[in-house]
Amino acid sequence: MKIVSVQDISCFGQCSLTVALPVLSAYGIETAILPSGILSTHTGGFKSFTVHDLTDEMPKIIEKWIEAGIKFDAIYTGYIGDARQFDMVLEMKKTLLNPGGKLIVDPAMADHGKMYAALGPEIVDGMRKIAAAADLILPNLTEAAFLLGEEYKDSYTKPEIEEMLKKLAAMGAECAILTGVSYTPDKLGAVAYTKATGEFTEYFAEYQPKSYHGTGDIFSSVAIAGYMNGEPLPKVLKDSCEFIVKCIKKTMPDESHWYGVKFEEVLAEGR
Ligand code: PXL
Repeated sequence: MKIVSVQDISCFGQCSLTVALPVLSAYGIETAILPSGILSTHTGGFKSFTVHDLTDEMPKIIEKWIEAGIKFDAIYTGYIGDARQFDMVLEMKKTLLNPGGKLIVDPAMADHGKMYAALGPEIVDGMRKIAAAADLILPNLTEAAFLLGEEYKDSYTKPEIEEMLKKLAAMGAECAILTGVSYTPDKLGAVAYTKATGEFTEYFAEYQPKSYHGTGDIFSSVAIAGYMNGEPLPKVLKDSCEFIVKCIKKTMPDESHWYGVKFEEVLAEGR
């Protein structure tokens, strides 16, 4: 099993490629990376940050992979900071996937009702384009609202969530997994919709009073590992939600660790 992940390297901050690579590896998946840019840190909460865009380098790397006959079982995209990269992802789907290979899109661009600091509306348009070509998408509630061109709300009812999932899947993907869903104050989790069967799958874990950057990326990495390893959806959702709960519990006692979660300790304990 080989996956290539397209997202940024935030050199410090425990998100995007610095979590996708170790998590997928720990689940036994060979993981290649196509960095979309290099940042000093993630863009959520540090006073300032540097960005070195890699848009010009990406087609050169892709071309060498094509020359070498390298193929993948899945392309997993996350944070993308430059809109020119979306067409490259669509091209990669044609040139770099094995037969039956999957395009998996985590439209990592927003949270808590807001776009991430460095991203503009052209990123929403681009995420819509690759989400339409994807087999599986994993938005959080804010990203889902933005993909659908809807206003983000602080709370959603079960019928609203299910309607949202149907609309997300209607954009193109066979399966949509919506994260950050909560129907009662003590539970937070994820709900999936499978288009072929019309089935909803949900899992809710114990609500944690703190939220951290990078947990969406870790959730997606664990879920994608399970999905690609052929696990049934109820197990995929349970494993990824419970993984995040463990990460948050490890991190909360350390007030100085505000920028991400201590996922390494959870991996080291054998998940
Ligand atoms: O975790 C998502 C993410 C990825 N990459 C960068 C980010 C963020 C969230 O803020 O800033 C650069």
